[in-house]
This record gives sequence, structure tokens and C-alpha cells, in this order.
Amino acid sequence: MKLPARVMTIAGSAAGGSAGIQADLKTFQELDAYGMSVLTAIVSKHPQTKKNVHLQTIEAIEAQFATAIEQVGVEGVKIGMLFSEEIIESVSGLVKQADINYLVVDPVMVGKMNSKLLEDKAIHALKEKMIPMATIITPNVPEASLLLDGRRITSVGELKQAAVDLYNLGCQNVLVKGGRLDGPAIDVLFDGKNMTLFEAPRMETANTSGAGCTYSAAITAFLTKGFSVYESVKKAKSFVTRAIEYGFSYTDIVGPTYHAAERKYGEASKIKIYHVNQGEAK
Ligand code: PXL
Repeated sequence: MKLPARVMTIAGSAAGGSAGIQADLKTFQELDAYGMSVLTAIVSKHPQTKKNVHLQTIEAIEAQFATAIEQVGVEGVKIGMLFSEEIIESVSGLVKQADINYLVVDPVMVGKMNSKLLEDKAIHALKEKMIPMATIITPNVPEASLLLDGRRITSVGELKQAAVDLYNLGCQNVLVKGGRLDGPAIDVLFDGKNMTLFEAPRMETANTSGAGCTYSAAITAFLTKGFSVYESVKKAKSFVTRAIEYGFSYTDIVGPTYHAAERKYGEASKIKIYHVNQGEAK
């Protein structure tokens, strides 16, 4: 039997199960990758104290990483919530000395319910320590904007320019996700040479908690299974589009995307792909 690809998420726990580690592990399972996790923090608001971010110690983070490496081995890593400069330094050191084939960095900063996932003063560490090691980074519009010193991104043209400029932070590929702009959900992939746009129709749903986590986890799974960056993004876009289409909620609070949607209902059929000519990408 061919063993499944081995993937790890280094991220926060979203206790409600929609985002973070929970979304990542559900996604890995749907895509037949063997999932492992290193918890950096627990995100859940205490009813009385209101404390929302409960950080793990560096010792606990190192212990989890070492255990997974020793017991199983890790081929692909997805990075989500890191929160502090200290954690970024620890995790970047761990990843650097391990022999990892694919590193997907989702530069999460603020959650859908406004949870703070990265301290402002840690942005520079993410840029300097984590992003240059990445196979691909997957910022949304607000994250891309903060990584580019607060630049406004309001159109597909500005999305394309952001992809080119983010590439200069030293990663191998950039996927800037335009889901927060008006109109269809257009994401721009840039590898330093070629630019590709992936377009899905806008879904009428509020239940998109964890969509970004799911997307980057799916990219990690596909890369580690041996697909190219382009194929991995294409397949992950279909997976997350289906998950958003069938998102749901048990309460009146924003609910999760549905990770089983593609398995149950098949691939998304309405994704358009545009290859941008070289001259136009710049
Ligand atoms: O969706 C971003 C995200 C990532 N990681 C954790 C989260 C959230 C959103 O709430 O809680 C742990």
C-alpha cells in the first residue's frame, strides 16, 4: 500500500471547529493526507475574563514538532496562526532545520469574528523569518495590504500588483485572494514569471468561517501529494469553493465551510482560469 502524504499544520485551535487546526485537519482528511498538528495557541473567549488567546509555551510547541517528526516524519507544513514574534522565531527555526519539502504560509492576522491572530509588532518577523522560506504564501486582501505597508487594494489590477510586490519578499509563489473585493472571488497566483487568475462566482452566504484556513490546508495537501503549485491551487480553489457553497450554521453565529462538500457533491464546475500575458503582469 502506498502510504498517504504526511502533512502538518502549525496553527491555533479554533474551539468552535470552523477554522484553525480543526479546519486544517478536516481538510487533510478529506484529501487523504495524513494530518499532524502543532498547536501554537487556543482561541476561545472566556465568558467571564474575556481572555480570547491562550498561548502555548515555546517548550510545548517544540515538543509537538519533535514528536511528529520523530514518530511519523513530515513532508509538507502549513503555517497558520503564530501570534507573537517569539513563536515565529521558534517555528521558523524548527522548520528550517527539519527537511520539509513544501511550506505553505497563510499569514493570518485577524479572524472572521475579529480575533487577533498576530500581534502588530510581529508582522516584521513574519516577513523576515517565515515568508522567505515559503513555497507559497496565501494572504487575503487585508493581510496583503498590511504586508505591503498599508497599501490600498481595491481592484483586480491592484491585486495583481500586490502579488508581484509580495513575491519580492522572497517566497517562491504568491496567491493573493480577492474574496473580500466586490464581484466574483478572484485569486491571483504569481511565481515570479507567470501570473494566473482563478475566478469563482460569489456565493450568497455568511458562513465562511475558516475558508482561508481550508484553502491553504488544501494547497498543502495537494503539493505534498505531488501536484504542481498551479495544479494544487486549482484543485484547492475547487475544494474551498464547494466548501463555501455548502457552508452552514447551527446558530445565528457565522458558521463553518463544509469540508465534505466536494466529496459529496463533486468538483466545482464554474471556476474560470485566466493566464495573464507577461507584459500585463507587471
Ligand atoms: O480564520 C482564521 C483563523 C485561523 N486560526 C485560528 C482562528 C481563526 C479565526 O478565527 O481562530 C485559530
